[in-house]
Amino acid sequence: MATNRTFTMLKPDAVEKGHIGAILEKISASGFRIVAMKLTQMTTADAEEFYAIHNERPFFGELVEYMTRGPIVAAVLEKDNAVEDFRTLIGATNPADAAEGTIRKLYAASIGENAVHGSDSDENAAIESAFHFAGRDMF
Ligand code: DAT
Ligand code: MG
Repeated sequence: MATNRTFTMLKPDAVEKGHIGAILEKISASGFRIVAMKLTQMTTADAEEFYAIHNERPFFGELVEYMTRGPIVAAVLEKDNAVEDFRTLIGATNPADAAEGTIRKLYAASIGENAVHGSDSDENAAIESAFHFAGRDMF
């Protein structure tokens, strides 16, 4: 995995509200190339593994419940400085703190249901991409 890639999920709330098209448009307009993409639904075991780093946090149960309640769009994105630039594009974890024009400011309901995921490091981008996609499904 090159370090100019990041991993994203459009989370169940964004999909439920019909925001897939608008969010993908914003991602493309911001210079990211889609390397891999699918509509999928995480199982409880998937979400517990994906978010294992948070398993001692008080919100962990709610997070797993939320992330498994419906389909998500999982995607791998490519751009120079992808991880950092995508975190800027999505905005702060809590949409109340997110900058104007960011995806979370525009589409997130709350800190718990915040519309979109973005990897926080090149290492995690590689791990998270491999969690959802085989190498032959990344272009
Ligand atoms: P981010 O998604 O911005 O990387 P994170 O890794 O700290 O944020 O947390 C992962 C997810 O867990 C986050 O997108 C939503 C949920 N979460 C984080 N902090 C929370 C809190 N205080 N209350 C409820 N859910 C929270
Ligand atoms: Mg995170």
